[in-house]
Amino acid sequence: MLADRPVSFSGVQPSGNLTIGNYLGAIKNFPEFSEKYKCFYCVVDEHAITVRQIPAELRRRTYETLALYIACGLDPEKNTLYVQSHVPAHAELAWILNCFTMFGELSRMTQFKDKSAKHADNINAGLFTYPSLMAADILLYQTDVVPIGSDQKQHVELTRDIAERFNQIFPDTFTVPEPIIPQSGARIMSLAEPEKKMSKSDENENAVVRILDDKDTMIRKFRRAVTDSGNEIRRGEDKPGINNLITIYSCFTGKTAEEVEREFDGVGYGEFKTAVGNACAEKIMPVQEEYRRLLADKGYLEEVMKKGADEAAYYARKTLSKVRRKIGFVNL
Ligand code: AQP
Repeated sequence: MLADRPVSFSGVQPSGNLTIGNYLGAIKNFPEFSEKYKCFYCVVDEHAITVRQIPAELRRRTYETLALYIACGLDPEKNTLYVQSHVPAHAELAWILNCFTMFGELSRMTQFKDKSAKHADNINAGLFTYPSLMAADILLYQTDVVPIGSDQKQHVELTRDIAERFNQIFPDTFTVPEPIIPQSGARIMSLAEPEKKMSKSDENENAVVRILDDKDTMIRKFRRAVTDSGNEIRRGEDKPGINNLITIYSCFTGKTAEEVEREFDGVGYGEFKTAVGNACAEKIMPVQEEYRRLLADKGYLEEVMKKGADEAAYYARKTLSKVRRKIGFVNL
């Protein structure tokens, strides 16, 4: 064990303005790990450049993502909050792990297939080897649990395979991590195409509700959400739009899906959609307020980044030097 407690690691890419998918599937759940685990939460800017970014926006979003972590309840005194590119060990271990990751494994990753279809003019090697960098992120801290939305499950499974393969050749190097996926909210769907995951980089603004949308915008987007032609607030296999809205309402209110169906029995789609918008705004508005306060103090955010990077680097160095020794690099 690297720390005095089991370790939790997760990350978010500053690749766009975060959505309620990122919030419900991941960030909202991070603070609950702080008591029991040594927590590392990272802004993964190196992952973000696998897709072209505008430099000034990437920089701005890096601050914003860190501010959102804190606004969502992550106390920088209890958690190590930092930026991936501030800890070079991530990129170093990623190179080593690339040599223990198979071409066939990377070719099977759904995210690679989706993103290379979406960015056909820029299918770069980084997009392909994204999972080995993610494996490095996780394995560097001898991580026990990785809280994520379900879209990242395949990457954590590959991380486990890489760790097991490495451990077989060089015993007792890495802790093999477990993904932790929330029971509800693990896959929030697009409001425009509810068969598709809600993604921060979606070009259709009506498809995504962003954590920083104002209340009216949130309600308007929910009111426009694509639903089926029925009129009952009930889940069903052929009702992806309503299923998604019920999930979102249930995540924001803490009610079960059955309770939501009972609450809206006899109510029309329009009224329900407004209620979902209001429930979302009620939880998100206080986060926004805290976020704005934090963002106004860049000096503070930089202090958090710096302290986080020093702390993360301390733990990362221990694993990296063990790995270097095991594979036969000369440690000076
Ligand atoms: N729609 C979603 N529902 C539930 N969880 C989600 N996550 C992402 N989308 C949803 C979870 O959010 C965390 C951070 O995601 P990420 O920034 O690392 O990248 P991603 O999974 O590729 O998310 P996006 O929003 O789709 O980003 P882009 O558009 O840049 O690719 C992860 O734990 C993820 O599971």
